[in-house]
Amino acid sequence: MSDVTLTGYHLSVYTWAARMALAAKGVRFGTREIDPFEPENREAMRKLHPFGKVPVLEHDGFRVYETQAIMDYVDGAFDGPTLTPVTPKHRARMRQVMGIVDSYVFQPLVLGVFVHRVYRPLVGESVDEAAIAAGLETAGPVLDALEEIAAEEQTLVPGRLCLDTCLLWPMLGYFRMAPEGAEMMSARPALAAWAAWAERCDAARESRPELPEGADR
Ligand SMILES: N[C@@H](CCC(=O)N[C@@H](CS)C(=O)NCC(=O)O)C(=O)O
Repeated sequence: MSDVTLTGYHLSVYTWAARMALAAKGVRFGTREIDPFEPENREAMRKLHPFGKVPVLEHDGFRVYETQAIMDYVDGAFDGPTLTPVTPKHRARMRQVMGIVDSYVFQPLVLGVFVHRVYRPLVGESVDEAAIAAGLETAGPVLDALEEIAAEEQTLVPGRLCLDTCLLWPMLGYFRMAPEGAEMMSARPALAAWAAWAERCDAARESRPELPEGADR
């Protein structure tokens, strides 16, 4: 039996990011599915994570939360291809991308645009057009920043899998399911080339969640 357990929610982008890093390293792991948004799960979640979020990784009695920390641990603790660049410039750009993801991508592009334009209609829930509009307005400058980084070719380079791709792809993969998101990403060629590769890489395909029926992917 695996001594690595990932507690998460299959549709969560952060859980997908952790799964993608585990897949990239070839780590066999068990999963414990929990929906952190369900009020009845709150108490159980807080026993594992003081802020009640997913994912949480456990390995040999060591528990770690916060996805960037989980990814660092996975990359360092297990054999397999290294996902952390060696050169200072590449490593700095990778960390820059991961900071951008946490600070500027998750809220507007995932919780704003994806959730309201793609997910909530699929499950028959109400849509907040204002949240979509606000997310799209914020998305432009965020994608411009990522395009500049991809065009520089230190990181987000097709064919070179690092931790930043594991964190960013799940979020931009979801964002791109919104028609407006797809259009905005295709207008940024370096980012679009990275996304076309990221989507097809083994780690992304192995870790990809099953969305409710009808999702256009
Ligand atoms: N900073 C956390 C963010 C994790 C996060 O926001 N996870 C979401 C799911 S994608 C969650 O658990 N949300 C539950 C909630 O906000 O109540 C990390 O990097 O792991």
